[in-house]
Amino acid sequence: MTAFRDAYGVTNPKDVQELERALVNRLIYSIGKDPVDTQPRDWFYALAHVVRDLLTVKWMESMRNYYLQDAKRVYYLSMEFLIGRTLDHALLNMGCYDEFKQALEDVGLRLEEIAEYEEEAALGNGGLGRLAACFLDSLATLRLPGFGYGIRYDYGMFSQSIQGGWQIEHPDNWLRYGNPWEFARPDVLYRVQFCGRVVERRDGDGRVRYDWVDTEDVMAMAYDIPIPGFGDGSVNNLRLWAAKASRDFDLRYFNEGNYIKAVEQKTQSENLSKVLYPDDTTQMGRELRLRQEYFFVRASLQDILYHFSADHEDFDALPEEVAIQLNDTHPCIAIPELLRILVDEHDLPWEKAFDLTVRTFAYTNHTLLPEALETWPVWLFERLLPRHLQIIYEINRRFLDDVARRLPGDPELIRRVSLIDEGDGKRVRMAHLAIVGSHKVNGVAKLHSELMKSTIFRDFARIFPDRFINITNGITPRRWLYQANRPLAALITEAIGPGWVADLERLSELAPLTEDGEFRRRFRAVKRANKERLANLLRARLNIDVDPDSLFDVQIKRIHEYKRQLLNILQVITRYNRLRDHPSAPCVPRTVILGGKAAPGYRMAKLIIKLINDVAAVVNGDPQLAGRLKVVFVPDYNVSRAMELIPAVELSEQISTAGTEASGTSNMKMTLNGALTIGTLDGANIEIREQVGEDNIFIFGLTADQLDDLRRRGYRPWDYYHGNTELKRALDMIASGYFSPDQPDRFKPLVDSLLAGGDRYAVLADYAAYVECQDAVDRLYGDPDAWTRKAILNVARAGRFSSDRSIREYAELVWNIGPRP
Ligand code: 26V
Repeated sequence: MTAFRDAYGVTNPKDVQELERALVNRLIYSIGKDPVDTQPRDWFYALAHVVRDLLTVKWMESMRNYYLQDAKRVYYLSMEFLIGRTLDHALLNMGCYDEFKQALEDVGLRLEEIAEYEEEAALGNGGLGRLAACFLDSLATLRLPGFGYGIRYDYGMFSQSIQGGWQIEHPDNWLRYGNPWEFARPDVLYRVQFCGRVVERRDGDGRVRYDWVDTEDVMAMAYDIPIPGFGDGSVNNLRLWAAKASRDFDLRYFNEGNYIKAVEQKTQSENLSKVLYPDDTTQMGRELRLRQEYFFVRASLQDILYHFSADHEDFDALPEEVAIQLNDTHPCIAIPELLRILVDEHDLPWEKAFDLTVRTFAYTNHTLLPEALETWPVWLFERLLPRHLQIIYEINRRFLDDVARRLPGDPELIRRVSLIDEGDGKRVRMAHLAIVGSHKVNGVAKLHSELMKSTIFRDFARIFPDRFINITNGITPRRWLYQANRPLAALITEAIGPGWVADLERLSELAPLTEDGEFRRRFRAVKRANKERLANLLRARLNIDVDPDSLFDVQIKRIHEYKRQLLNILQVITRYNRLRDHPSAPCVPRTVILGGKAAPGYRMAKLIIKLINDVAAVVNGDPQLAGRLKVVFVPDYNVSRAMELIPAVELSEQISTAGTEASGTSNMKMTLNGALTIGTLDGANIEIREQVGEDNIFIFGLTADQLDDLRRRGYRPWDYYHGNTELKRALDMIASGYFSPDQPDRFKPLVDSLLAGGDRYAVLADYAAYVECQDAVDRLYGDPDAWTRKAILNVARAGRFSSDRSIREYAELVWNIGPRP
């Protein structure tokens, strides 16, 4: 290996001169540019290639080690990996950021500027996809043999611009200049079948066999992306599949002499991996989406079994050698697919195949919202995956027989737990399939896991009591503190040493420093500098002036009614009214920042964005307020935006209706960066309160249980409207066109949803408590020292929310793998 390295490239990433030489070499030989005539983007690509070279060497070492150790492997199957940019992350994880910075400076370049040329890998919608990316970082850091499998979308999450206050979507052509991190593997190519029909026949021994024939085939081609762990961690692999037309398919039309038709068919099959579905809340039931799911599952399973079979004669050891984690139901066709492979292709008896399957798979649920639970029409399944439908029916038949035997005399129960929803056009319930086909099912925060068992999966929790567990989500401290907030990271390292980066519980050593006046001062100075930096960015990009001395109050996440950005805006309007009613009363200046994308077809969410922008225009344009209140909508919220915003946050808005946000992860990111949370008892907020202590968090509103009661008794939003003059005034202003004089009824659908529409997310029920809680926030902010003590304690007690902890729990409770020397 050393000889190879010597001959080829960088031997010592700490040697700045060597890095410089490598950079120029890469610029010439990999990018094909003359150093005297280069654009900054060329330098980015040259730089990325040097970094990739270094990663590649470590990556091969890691892969070889896993192979030699013959360790059990875990495969993380996910439709989404929301990675963001890689350059800084890789440099920091490899510990050579400063050296590269210097090497660039020596050739007259600034790393910060060059890094801006990297496109984001935005292959995810939000929380679920970002969680997958954090998990990959932790798996590599913990040196666990964990491999991601997903789809290489040509177009990731759309980019958002705001025009006239409305969201406009733009295609995310992230591969335009090429992805410098990936290795194309044209030789790793698998066939994926669709449609066709199932033929029943008897084999030589008289047994019934099923052949899936006359299929339409697409090829899946692998692309590998190295995932660098921190420090002496591994470099793991993320394998993404791209659709390629199969040759056979082309030939059929070529032979008929229909050249154009052949090429048309080719583009059609390659459309499969064209675009990420940008809707994470409503199940749209689109055929292409189901095709995407099977496509990447089929390719991944072939790949996994190819590797397994290299040193196994049969499948008996599969669950001891392989664990497959299903990131939500999206990849759960893997369950009937593995059964099909074992039974149809390898002739295993059903019982044995099913036992191996269940012991191999585990399923993570990420939402309780009924509209986000995947179901597919049986007719669609029958057309696209006829054999899989048969297998699902067989799983169902045996499962329901078993339930009827164990819990007899309850036909309603059978109807409820069936994998097939018989009402309203037959549909396959993917979550039921995932539960029946897995040995573990986990929720992503304590409350969520409890609600899972007591609501949507209640019957299953009775049938499989040992199957249901909780593993609370986490975030990688490498990206979300060490990289995103360099000043705070440096302060922490100075105080307690560098160990916290790979062992986040060590942050607890900061707790005593709350009593150290000098430390508090420096902590405050860091936050203040981060706020100034953000203020500068906002001025440069959006031409908005915000006061870095004001309280930075931030809600950043997908726009959804359940996350209640509307509640935030109602409170802002009330604040505006108070400031205008009492212009000389003392007040705490606030900058309220919101950001997030709405699903392109989600009318209400798009209207919420427009309302935020219309309110911002009125508030920011009002000279009477003298800058004491500002509202900013940050366009195109994504991983990079998050990394700019989060270090500057002082107040983290986590205000979803109790029982609706499965976990939330931005809540953890802001806590880790020294923000105080204002939030409901929902998702991981509950555990954040447990950790930081109730004196160090602002909790308000109804609990999930209280809401349940209220709804049972009959929730009447009108009563809250009539019972609270400030609330009524804010709603009346929205309804009467105060913020939309050019179209007074613009926001009628929003107001209607809260009043006539029944207020599904109990915005009005929590309004008064929220406003009161915000008053308490203001009071505390008036005492900077008291605020800072609490902020430090939030950081000191955030250790539990490292994704390293989550991954250790998966390793122990679900995968049964451990790090090997
Ligand atoms: C659902 C669907 C439905 C069908 C169409 C495409 C699509 C794409 C994604 C999803 C996933 C929705 C679930 C989700 O993202 N849940 C979030 O997961 C986070 C990580 O566990 C968690 O922190 C958030 O609270 C939860 O909303």
